Amino acid sequence: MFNGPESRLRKALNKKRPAIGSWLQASSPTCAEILANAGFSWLGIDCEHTSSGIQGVEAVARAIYGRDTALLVRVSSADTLEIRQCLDVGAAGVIVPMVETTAQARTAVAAAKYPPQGVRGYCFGRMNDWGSRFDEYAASANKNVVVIAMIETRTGVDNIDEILSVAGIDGIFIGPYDMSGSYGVPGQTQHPLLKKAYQTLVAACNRHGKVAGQHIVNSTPEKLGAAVELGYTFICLDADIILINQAARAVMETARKSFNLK
Ligand code: 3PY
Ligand code: MG
Repeated sequence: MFNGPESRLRKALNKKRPAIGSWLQASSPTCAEILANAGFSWLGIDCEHTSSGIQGVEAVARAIYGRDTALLVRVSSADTLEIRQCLDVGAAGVIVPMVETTAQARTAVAAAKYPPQGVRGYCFGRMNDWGSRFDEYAASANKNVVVIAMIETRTGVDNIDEILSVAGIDGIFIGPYDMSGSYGVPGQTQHPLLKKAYQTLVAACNRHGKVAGQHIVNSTPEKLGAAVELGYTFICLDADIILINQAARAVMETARKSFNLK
């Protein structure tokens, strides 16, 4: 594979145009392929809360290759080696959880960018077609690789201007559930305290010319409309497991009604 050309996602992020993605919790190349075929511009595989690991990332990257669906990895933390390995096996970028300080944001960007901007190590890997397009990839990676900081704590909200000032951070993605825990209202993702925090974050993104992202779980046209209205452009709709769960329950509901089953 070759991760060289500017992706739909990169163009959308640069122009602050909507970038619609979904989330991969199942670590399934098949599910990822189906979602890529549906036309999402990005898919985020979760390595923070699942057992996916680097081999899972590589398998999914292979499955969706060639469709202009960028694979982003939610890494487990701003870990230099993990970020490097994800990019080398074919991820187009990373979503870094729990970013609260400029130091964490700088570490994440440095891990994702080649010198002099960062400390990413060079190698022959999937991302440069096993070395056959080394020069081409090396010349374009720093401007194409995506780094999104997840803001999911009160400290992250308090430090948002400093975090967004870090060059190489493309934008933020809100973690509403961790945020609710951090504000002392676990699970209440629409609590007034959180709504105020979300507004603070979106306003900061606008000031800094960076994108604001949100995960719309159990998406509806109303929820999507509200997100657009509030200024989010990096939007994650549902997840592989949610879509399968909903579809499976819906067909079983129909079958129960059709056959008068309990
Ligand atoms: C959170 O809500 O904390 C998340 O990380 C969502 O992905
Ligand atoms: Mg979280």
